[in-house]
Amino acid sequence: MIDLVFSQEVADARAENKPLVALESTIITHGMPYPRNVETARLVEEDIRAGGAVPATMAVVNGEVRIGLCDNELNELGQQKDVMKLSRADLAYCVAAGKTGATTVAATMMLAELAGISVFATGGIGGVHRGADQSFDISADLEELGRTDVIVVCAGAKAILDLNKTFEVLETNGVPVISVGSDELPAFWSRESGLYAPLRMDTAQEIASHAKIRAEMGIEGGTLIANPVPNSAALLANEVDLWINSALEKANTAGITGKEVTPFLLGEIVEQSGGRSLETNIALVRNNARLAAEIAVALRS
Ligand code: PSU
Ligand code: MN
Repeated sequence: MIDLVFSQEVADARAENKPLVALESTIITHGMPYPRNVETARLVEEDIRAGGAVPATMAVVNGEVRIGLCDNELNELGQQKDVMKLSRADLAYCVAAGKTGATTVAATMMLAELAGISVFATGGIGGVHRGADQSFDISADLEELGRTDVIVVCAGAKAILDLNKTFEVLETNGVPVISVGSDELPAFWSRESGLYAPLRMDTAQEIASHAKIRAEMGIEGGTLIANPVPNSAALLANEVDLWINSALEKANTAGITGKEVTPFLLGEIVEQSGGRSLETNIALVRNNARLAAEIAVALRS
């Protein structure tokens, strides 16, 4: 098997059989500007520790598969240029070439499964892009959720996407999509999407017992937990839509395609919102980290 390099904290947690929560690194390298990205990565790790679990931020560093990064490494990764954005298609390439790459939701799920970590907190998953009927741009996150056994806690799919189509694909892939404390699916920066949640649960305990029953039934694949951004940080969908539309127009004019689309749109929206979308993004990731820690703890009882 490939060598996994554990941080000291994660190695200790494994030895003591403590609950672990996986974290992605693309949000650090491609999702937020420095230095807020590194600050956020630290806060999110703290939130998980405060919840009684141990954070494991995933990345590939000079070809090494890293399960957990120490503070220095987080700080370095957050400032490094030319970091690859890794998904299922290029995870092994990055290792083979000895390069450095940040893991998206898809690649983080893969590494979490390899490391035996069953809960993962992120901001928002990738999905079916608007105009996908022309571009065929559908995130590999959706396929991964269909096949890899990890509970992914997010604040919904990013509203830059075609949310309807995104949730249709998840249903096709057999992914349980569970809204937390709401009958509506959240839409990342805002609590409302206009879409009914396929499933609803209100506590970490319920989510943990659902996971146990799935395991007992031999059902494989991921589970998506859609945790609405806290009210205090939520933006109104109408307002966000204005920024999204103008970001999409700009991306079109600039001919942005492929892996660059999501980082470009997120960056544009931060600018257009005068930084408000970034504050919301930080608040929702932290909120997801807290819930993920609770689920990881609940899975032990
Ligand atoms: N959540 C955030 N910010 C991000 C992402 C998620 O709050 O930048 C990243 C995740 O790594 C996700 C990726 O997997 O965006 C989706 O990229 P794409 O649409 O290219 O598949
Ligand atoms: Mn894409």
